Amino acid sequence: MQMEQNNSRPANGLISRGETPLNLEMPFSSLDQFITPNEQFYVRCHFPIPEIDDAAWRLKIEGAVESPAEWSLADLRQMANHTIPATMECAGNGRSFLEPKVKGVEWDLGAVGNAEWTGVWLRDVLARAGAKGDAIEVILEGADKGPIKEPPRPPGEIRYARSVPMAKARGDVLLAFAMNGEPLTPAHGFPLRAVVPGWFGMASVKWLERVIVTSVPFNGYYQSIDYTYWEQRNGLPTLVPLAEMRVKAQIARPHIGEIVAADAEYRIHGAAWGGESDVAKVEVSDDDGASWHPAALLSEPVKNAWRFWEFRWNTPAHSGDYTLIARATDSVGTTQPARRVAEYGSYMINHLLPIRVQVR
Ligand SMILES: Nc1nc2c(c(=O)[nH]1)N[C@H]1C(S)=C(S)[C@@H](COP(=O)(O)O)O[C@H]1N2
Ligand SMILES: [Mo]
Repeated sequence: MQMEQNNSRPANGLISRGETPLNLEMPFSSLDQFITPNEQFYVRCHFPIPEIDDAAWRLKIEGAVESPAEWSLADLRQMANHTIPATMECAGNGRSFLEPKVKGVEWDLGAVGNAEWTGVWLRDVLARAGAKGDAIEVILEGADKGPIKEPPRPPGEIRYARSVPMAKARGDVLLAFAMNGEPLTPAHGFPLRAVVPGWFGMASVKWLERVIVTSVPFNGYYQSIDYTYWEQRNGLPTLVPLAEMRVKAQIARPHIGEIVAADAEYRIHGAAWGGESDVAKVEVSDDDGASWHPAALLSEPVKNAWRFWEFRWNTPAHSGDYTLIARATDSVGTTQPARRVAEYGSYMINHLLPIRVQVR
């Protein structure tokens, strides 16, 4: 496993996982604020960051709508604005824990963050354009583009695009121009991005330029080849696009390899989140999962946002290596799987992750 300390760090304290496309992760051990500051929020890009002239930029809506339309940033700012919290986790977060190794960015625990997003409801934009009755999905397309390197791949260049089903599009999907009260930065999708609360990050399309309402299922590259997993349906493995985040608790401190004083009290702490359901319970084990102890959930639950938790650990009197694990359960009773689910491929890494520490 890669250790945080071994990677180069840009000035803002993020860990670099690649320059073009830009991929940056937060050192999760530094977690201490419910709202992740913008300069500490992870960055995940598939293509170079597009340069966008915000004066010329327009959001276009087309497809199965009564009246195709386009709006400038100023037009969107003048519509009813809303601010919502949402925790966003990359579907590949925690990939460095997978054995054997799989393809993809080697994220440790920090491809996750929690921000307050301000913008307009997608449903308000859909209502203005008049989505037709047979519409089933809404495709969100970004301005970023490039070729796909490995087969199976579409020819030429493609733009980053994902779809959401009509029910979600008419629900809580926000088209955001601000993050924690500041205009979006280029890396986070300036001038406008989607925020799909409770879903893995890949759904929250950045540099949004085109909204396409469709009456047939969308099978674009990032909807059908990438960002999918095998779900057992009717006894058959069926390829399904990734959507909702899976319930998960992560330990911020101690970090892997941390030296912890013997026979003392140590505050184990971290965050837990659960897709569209609230986190109901977090437990901690200090014996590699043999026994579990309840952690304290901190503050009040906030819809679609992570929940901080802590556990006051009376560390063992004997020096040695110990394996800590955190385990979350959501309000509908779903608990993290004990072991890796093979059907998830290189995504949805929410099985129990061991944090090995040294007690001295
Ligand atoms: N247009 C576009 N949108 C995108 C992506 C992208 O590469 N292009 N990456 C997606 C993925 S995989 C994630 S996890 C989130 C990351 O958002 P962030 O960089 O603001 O953290 O953006 C999503 N939206
Ligand atoms: Mo992602």
